[in-house]
Amino acid sequence: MLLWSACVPAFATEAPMQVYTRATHTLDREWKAIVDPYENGYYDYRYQPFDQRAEPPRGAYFMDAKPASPTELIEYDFDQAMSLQVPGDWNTQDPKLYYYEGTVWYRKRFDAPARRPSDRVFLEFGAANYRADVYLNGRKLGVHEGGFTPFRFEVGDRLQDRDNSLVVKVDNKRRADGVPTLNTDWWNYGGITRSVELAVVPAVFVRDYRIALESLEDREVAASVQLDGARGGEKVTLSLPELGIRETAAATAEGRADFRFRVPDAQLWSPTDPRLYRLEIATTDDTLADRVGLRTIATRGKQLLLNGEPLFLRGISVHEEYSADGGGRVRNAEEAKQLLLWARQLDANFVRLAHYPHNEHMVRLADELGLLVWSEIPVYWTIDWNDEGTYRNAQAQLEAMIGRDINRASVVVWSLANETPVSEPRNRFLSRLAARARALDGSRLLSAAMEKHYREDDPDVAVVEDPLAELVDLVSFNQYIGWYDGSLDKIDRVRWQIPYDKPVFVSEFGADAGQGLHADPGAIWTEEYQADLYRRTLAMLDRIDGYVGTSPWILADFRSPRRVLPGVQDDYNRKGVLSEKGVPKQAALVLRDYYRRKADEAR
Ligand code: GCB
Repeated sequence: MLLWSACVPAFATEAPMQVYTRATHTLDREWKAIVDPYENGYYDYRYQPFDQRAEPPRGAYFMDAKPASPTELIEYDFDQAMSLQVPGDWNTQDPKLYYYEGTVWYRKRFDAPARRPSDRVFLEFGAANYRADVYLNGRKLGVHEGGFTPFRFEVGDRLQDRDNSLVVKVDNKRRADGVPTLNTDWWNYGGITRSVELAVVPAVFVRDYRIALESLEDREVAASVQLDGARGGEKVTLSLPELGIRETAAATAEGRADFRFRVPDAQLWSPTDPRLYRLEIATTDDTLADRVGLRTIATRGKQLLLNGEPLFLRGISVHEEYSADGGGRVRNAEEAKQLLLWARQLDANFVRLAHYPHNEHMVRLADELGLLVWSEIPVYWTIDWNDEGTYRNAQAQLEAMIGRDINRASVVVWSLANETPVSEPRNRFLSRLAARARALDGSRLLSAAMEKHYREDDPDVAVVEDPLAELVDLVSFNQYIGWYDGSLDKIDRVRWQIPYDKPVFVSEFGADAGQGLHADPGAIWTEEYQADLYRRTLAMLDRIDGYVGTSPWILADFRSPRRVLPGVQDDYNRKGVLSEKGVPKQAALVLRDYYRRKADEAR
């Protein structure tokens, strides 16, 4: 496999920035909000955008105006508008927004944080679904598309000391050229779904870093630090105090400092021993501290190797939804942790974070808890493969995902796509994405959830063959035999043909079951049927050559507008092994017993 240090060319144009561990000034909690289905605050009555005019009228909502005289006509008023909590989706905060897809204007007023004249200030959004147009004090900062990745603006020279107005037009209308596209099997939660914060940094600061165990045998670590605002020659110190490492290097003219050193005494990170070390990066004016694990992940033939040892992935797929208390999108670290603890109760060592990059708490908690992670971008089903704009959007989401999480030891797989139909344009699209992912990070495995078909001459032989399989390290596929595809006894009959000398991962299987719904075996929607399907499927998977693990669909029931059957689904996809409240169904116990056995076998 390639080593990242050998192939990271430079930092991406939309350069990542590590913010999570910095002391920041939060803009979370209460925002004012105006629901605007006709985008009246954005377009004039000839449907021309106000923000394209040199002098936008005060009637444009991003001007956040109040009548200056008793005769001035202003037809909106943020001060008297409803409130929404950030982070949070709007759908579960107000019943009238439950099905809403369209524009909501968010407004926050705030005083600037304390800063020195030379300091720089960044406005950081964890995520907003789907498109965000951002305005500060009536002027447009920019636009971001993609509902699950962070973005930021440098705002120091636009800030007033007191009473700044930050207005964000968030639009979650689904689009044919979007990523994802019009059709998905999850709720299209809209809003500023992750935190908003201001980071104050010195003129020259540590923007980003990369660290990875490069050689298992030599215990050699390669690291690289990217400064912002540097001229070259700045002294950068990188320390891992618990390992007695303290290295110094001078930044290049591009602000980059490279390091290479050995850590013979390091304990490697693994699910059984998720050891994290304190990392400190210092320049004259700035310090960035973090906690990092050191490990390697690789394949050898059909084997998967963590730190050189064979690895079986006892996984479960997870949506970023916590609806136990009526909520939707995960709002904080506590909810993220609850999902991961549920996964651990199944004796899982792996989570497939479907179908988009989850919030940063998830991957950081996975680092702490010792859960391996598959992270994916929402290239889902039938994306517009021929649209260059769609491609650029997918690539930007890939870059932002990798940029944010590249230092998380837990993350071992970047996944490019889910159940995408094979065609020439799709193959081109995904091979470009694969090349980009490899260029950004050669130290992790690439995968994608593919599909199977049956041999024409033998309908009991399922074949996984896809040009995409040539591009990835881990051949993964979803299959629903016994649910969408045939009846339960088909599971016992089917044989698999997977012609690659690569490990095989089964990224989905499952069946809907209402928690508490019981009946004689054989009736669908029941806990018994789901448990029976799990028993038979797990036995079938054990017969696949090169099988290295699975992530059944799914940890907990989750909302989807496709799931309308009253009394059973009621807007929920019921394939959870737990209900949305976290109550286990019988299948959870089947899976846990299987994983316990697998864990014992590995010992
Ligand atoms: C799939 C999709 C997943 C769906 C699931 C289902 O294959 O990847 O997003 O939710 O099937 O329940 O149909």
